[in-house]
Amino acid sequence: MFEGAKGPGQAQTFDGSSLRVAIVHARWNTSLIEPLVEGAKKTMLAQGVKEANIVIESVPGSWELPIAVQRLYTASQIQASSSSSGLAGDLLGGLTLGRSSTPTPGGGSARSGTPAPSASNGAFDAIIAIGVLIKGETVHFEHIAESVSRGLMRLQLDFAVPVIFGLLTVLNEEQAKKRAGLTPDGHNHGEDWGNAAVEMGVKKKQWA
Ligand code: DLZ
Repeated sequence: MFEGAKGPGQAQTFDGSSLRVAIVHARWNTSLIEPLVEGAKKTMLAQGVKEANIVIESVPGSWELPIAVQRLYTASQIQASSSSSGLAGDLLGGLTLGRSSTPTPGGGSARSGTPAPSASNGAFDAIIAIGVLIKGETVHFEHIAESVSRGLMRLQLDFAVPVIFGLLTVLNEEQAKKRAGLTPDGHNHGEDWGNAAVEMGVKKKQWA
């Protein structure tokens, strides 16, 4: 039976146990962002990514996603090389990349402040950038969507690290709810982004 052309096809699983992944999310439209972040996290954990190796950071809005991806990835590279050379400490003013953060009920995310057990210090194997742009809410929707998309693609190619495109660009809030899995007929796209991060993180290592 034909089940529709949309979606990433047959589910595939990969061993994510050696991966280190960052999620960077906008706080704009927080009630939609939260389930997307949780969905991404859930599918990564299901494929063996250690919670301690999932770093979550937030930025005000989608516009800020590319710079956050750039800084986080660069910081993780510096941290990886400093830990292999025996240098200790945070290199980028308070950016404690070996620690995980948890989304707070009211929105955004808060650092746990506790060193995550068995967190690795390698550079990120994949970064998921999550934002929700609703056309009806911003007159510069197309401008932000286009610029952020181009910025994320550029970073992915320049850094040779998978940057998973978790930017929902929708016409209205109802469409966004559906894609965040908040309607009965909806599907949480964050789950697909988590799967994509694991697959691409594993393949990036294979293709190195
Ligand atoms: C300003 C703005 C507007 C109107 N709408 C959204 C939106 O729907 N989704 C989103 O992620 N961010 C929005 N922003 C905020 C911008 O992305 C950005 O954070 C601010 O313009 C500050 O640079």
